Amino acid sequence: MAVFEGNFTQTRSMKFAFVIGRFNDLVTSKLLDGAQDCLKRHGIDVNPEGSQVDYAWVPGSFEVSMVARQLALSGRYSAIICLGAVIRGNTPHFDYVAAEVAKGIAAVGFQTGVPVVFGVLTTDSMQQALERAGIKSNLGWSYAMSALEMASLMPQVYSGKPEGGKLEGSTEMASLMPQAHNEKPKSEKSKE
Ligand code: INI
Repeated sequence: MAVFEGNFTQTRSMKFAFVIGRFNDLVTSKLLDGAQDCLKRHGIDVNPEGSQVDYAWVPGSFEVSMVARQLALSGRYSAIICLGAVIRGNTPHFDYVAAEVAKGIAAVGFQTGVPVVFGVLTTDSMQQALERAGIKSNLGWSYAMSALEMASLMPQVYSGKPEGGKLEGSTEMASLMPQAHNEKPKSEKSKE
């Protein structure tokens, strides 16, 4: 049997998309700074004019998953990083926005097979949000690390070939799984 594990070293061919909520952009732009810093220090060209990272700005966290889904379906990206800040003090509908964005982002990952990182802060106050977006630490960095790890892990899982060694034993499940991020599982194709 085998161990599938992402690494942070072979980033040359990776492509990422950010989807960022403008609402509370004091916070989300800091999260973006932290995430870009992490990607840059792992060898990725974060320039929007370059070939590795695209950026999509949306009005608020509620709209993040809709755009993330389209980007994931394009099949162009190794992972999508969703950034937002939902702050309880700002809105009576905190719970709705927070729940929808969490559900939506999880659904995009499940539906498309493309890793989608949940980088949406949900806090009680602006102070707490800012502490997590740079004053104490910057969670944007951690979100980018998750994206790098998943971008390295998922191709191994889809191909059944762990980077560290050869997969032994049955590979029966491999025939059921999508071979590429934007391809349907073979079991579904046969029903069409
Ligand atoms: N969007 C956020 O990203 N964070 C919030 O705290 C927030 N508040 O407080 O309402 C918020 N609202 C906007 C929402 O995401 C949508 O953009 C809006 O409802 C239009 O659909």
